[in-house]
Amino acid sequence: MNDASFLSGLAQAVGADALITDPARTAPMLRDHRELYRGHALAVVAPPDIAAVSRLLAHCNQHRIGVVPQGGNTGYCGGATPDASSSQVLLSLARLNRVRAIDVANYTLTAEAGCILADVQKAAASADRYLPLSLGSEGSCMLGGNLSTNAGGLNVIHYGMARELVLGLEVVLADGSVLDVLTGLRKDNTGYDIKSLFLGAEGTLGVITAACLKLHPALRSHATAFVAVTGPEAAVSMLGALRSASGDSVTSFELIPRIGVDLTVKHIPGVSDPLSMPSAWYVLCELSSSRIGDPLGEVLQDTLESALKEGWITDAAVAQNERERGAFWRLRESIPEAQRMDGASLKHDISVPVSQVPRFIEVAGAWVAQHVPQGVLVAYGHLGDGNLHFNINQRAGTQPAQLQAVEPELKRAIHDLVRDFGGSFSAEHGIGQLKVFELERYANPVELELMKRVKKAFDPNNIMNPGKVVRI
Ligand code: FAD
Ligand code: 2HG
Ligand code: ZN
Repeated sequence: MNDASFLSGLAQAVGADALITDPARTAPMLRDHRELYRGHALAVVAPPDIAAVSRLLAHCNQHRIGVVPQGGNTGYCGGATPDASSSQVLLSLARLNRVRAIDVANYTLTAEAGCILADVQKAAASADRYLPLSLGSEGSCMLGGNLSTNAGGLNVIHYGMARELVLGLEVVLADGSVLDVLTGLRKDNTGYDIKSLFLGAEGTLGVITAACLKLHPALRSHATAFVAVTGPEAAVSMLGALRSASGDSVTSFELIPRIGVDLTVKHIPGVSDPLSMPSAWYVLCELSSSRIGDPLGEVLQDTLESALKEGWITDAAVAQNERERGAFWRLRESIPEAQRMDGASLKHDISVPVSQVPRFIEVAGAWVAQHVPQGVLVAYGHLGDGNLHFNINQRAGTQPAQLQAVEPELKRAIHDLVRDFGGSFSAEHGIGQLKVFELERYANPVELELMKRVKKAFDPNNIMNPGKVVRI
C-alpha cells in the first residue's frame, strides 16, 4: 500500500476533519518542548473520540505504521516527537478533553486523556475535592501525558507519583481493541494489575484515553516558608524534624540553590528575593491540611525556631497570605524557564535516597567544578523525594557549543555516580528517546528483558511509539 491509499484509509477511519495539515499547527507538534528533537510525520491526527482512536490504531497496525501519542507536548525526553522518517503518525489526544464524572462520595474523578491538568484540578476543586498532582507545566500538560510519564512534581512527598492517583484506566491497544478497566475501586485483587503497566510506559504499550483518579479532601490550611538553610545536610535534618512535628503534613519540600534565586530574579518579571541576606541554599517547604484552622503555622514556626538553634537555618520568610505564598511558588516553578532564558543547559533528572542527597551534591558538584569550567551547577528540586534536577548551565561568556561538547562525558560521570549511590538516572521525566541508551546501560538486565517481552506481548508489530523507552 502506498502513502496515498494509507492516508485515504486513515481519513476514513478518523474523519477527514481529524487530519491536521496546516504547517503552522503541525510545526510546534513536531518538535519537543526543549527543542532537542525535530520530527517529520506521515500524518498528524486529532481524533474526536475513542472509537476514532480505535479505528486509527487498527488501521496503523494493519499497515505496520508507527503511532506517536501526544498530549501537551511538555515532556522532557522527546517521547512525543516522531522520528525524521516521515513514516509515523502523530496522534494528538487534545480533543478527548471531557471530565466525564465526579463521584464525590467515592472521592474519584473520571476524565479523558486530553484534559489539561489544571482543568482537572479545577474540576476536582469545584466538587470540594483535591487532585494533588501539580507541576510547573500544569497549564499545558495533559492527563494522558501525565499518566504515561508517571509524572512527579511538587507534592509527591505526601501523595506519591501520578501512578498512585490512578484507580482505573481506559486504553486503546495497538490492534485497536479497547481495554476498559475504568473502575473507581480501591480494592480489586483480581489477578495481574495490567493497567499499571501503561503508567510510565510513555505510549509504547497503548494509548490511554481516560482515567479514574483518586481525589483527596480539599485543603483548607497551609503554612509555607522560604528558608535559608546552612546546606543540603541541614535541609535533610529539617525535613525529618518537620515531618515528625507536623504529623506528617509536609506536602512539599523543595531545595533551591542561590543561583535559582539569581536566575529567576534576573529573568522572570515580578520575582524578588524573599530574604534580605543571600544564602548558598534554600528550602521552600509547605505544610497542608484539610482542617480549617489547623495550627500548621505554629508547628512550622516552632520547627523553624528549633532549626535556628540547631544551626540548620539562618533565616526564614513565612508566607503571611496567599499572595506571598504564590510569590514563593512562582520563584520555584520559574527556575526551568529562567534557566532556559539564561542559555544552554544540560539536565540530569536524578534520584538517590533522601539521606544521600547531601553527599551526592558534594561529590557530583566537585566533579562538575573540576571538569566543567564552562558550566555552572544549578542543582534544585524535590528534596523530599530525593529527586534533584542536577542541571548545568552555560557560564556567562561561553558559547552553547562549549557546554554541549562536554555532554557525553558529563552525563556518564553523573549517571555512573547516581548508580554508585543506588539511585535512578530518570526520577520523574521518563526515558522517551533521550535516555534509551541510558536504560540499556543501567537497567537490571533481567528487568530490561522483561520490559522487552511485555512490549512484544502488547505490541507485536512494534507500532506503538517505536524506538522510545525500549528497543525491540
Ligand atoms: P507529552 O509531552 O505530550 O507526552 C509525554 C509522553 O507520553 C510521550 O512519550 C507521549 O508519547 C506519551 N503520551 C502522551 N499522551 C499519551 C496518551 N494519552 N497515551 C499514551 N501515551 C501518551 N515533569 C514531572 O514529572 N515533574 C515536574 O515537576 C515537571 N515540571 C515541569 C515543568 C515545566 C515548566 C515543564 C515544561 C515540564 C515539566 N515536567 C515535569 C515534564 C512534563 O510536563 C511531564 O512529563 C508531563 O507529565 C508531560 O505531559 P504532556 O501531556 O505534555 O505529555
Ligand atoms: C521541575 O521540577 C521540573 O521544575 C523541571 O521537573 C526540571 O527543568 C528541569 O530540569
Ligand atoms: Zn521536577
